[in-house]
Amino acid sequence: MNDRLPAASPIAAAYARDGYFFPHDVLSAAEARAMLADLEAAEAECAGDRMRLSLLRSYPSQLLPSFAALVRHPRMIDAVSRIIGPDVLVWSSGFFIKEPGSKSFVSWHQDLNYWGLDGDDEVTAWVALTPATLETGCMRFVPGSHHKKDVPHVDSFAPDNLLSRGQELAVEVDEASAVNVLLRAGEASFHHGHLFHASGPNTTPARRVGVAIRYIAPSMKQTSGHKLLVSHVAGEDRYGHFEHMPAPAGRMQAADWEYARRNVAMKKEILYRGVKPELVKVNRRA
Ligand SMILES: O=C(O)CCC(=O)C(=O)O
Repeated sequence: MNDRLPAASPIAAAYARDGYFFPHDVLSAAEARAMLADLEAAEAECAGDRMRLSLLRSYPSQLLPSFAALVRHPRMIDAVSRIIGPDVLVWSSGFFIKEPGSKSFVSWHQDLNYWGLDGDDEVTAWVALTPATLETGCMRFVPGSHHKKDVPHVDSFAPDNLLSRGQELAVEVDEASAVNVLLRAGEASFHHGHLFHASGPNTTPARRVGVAIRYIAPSMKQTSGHKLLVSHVAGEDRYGHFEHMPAPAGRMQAADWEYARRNVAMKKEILYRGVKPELVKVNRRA
């Protein structure tokens, strides 16, 4: 936890104790619908171009002004600053999409395990663009599990697992104590990078769409020495451990595709270290 936090914040207190906080109101239902429509229009424009579709789903805040505004939304920055302090970078933002009736799931894992960052001044904000329910495959959190810090994982590369390596915790998870992260469209949850979490399949006829925004303090750095591309969204960066990308000047601009391409190439080196090339999939998440 950061020592420059506003005092007596209920968000910071719940987060320190449980490793998460939700629900946090960010968008109205109409705003969430408009963002989903913007994503779906962009997906339609990229249909047939697998690489662009993958980059769009991995870098919406660099390619779509509506998502650039979401990562900078005052209600997001207010909550995030209470957790990691006033200086904030976006390390990544990407969708977790479960198509209607899809078997896609996310195994029990911790986020920070494969990201190659040297600390834990990080928080994920997961914003629901459609309702997150047990039936659509909402996330599940094990309260307090972030206190265990780094726990070993094994890689399964299971085909329906949305994670990059199908990684899963190599220790027993007390699933009975897990809470369901139920969110209406427009609400966000916040979770710690060491929190045990997972999610099940989408058994409904509707899409489940959420965007996971990974916020970090600028003091963090990649242990590999890579200078990843980030968005600087609040306060100051007194460290220079990352290269800053300017906010997008328009929708899916050539320069922003290039930023996304450069960053994904570096991230693959980090996330897939030691993995055979045939196991590297384009559409997986960290
Ligand atoms: O969207 C999901 O189901 C899982 C998301 C997740 O694991 C994460 O944001 O860290």
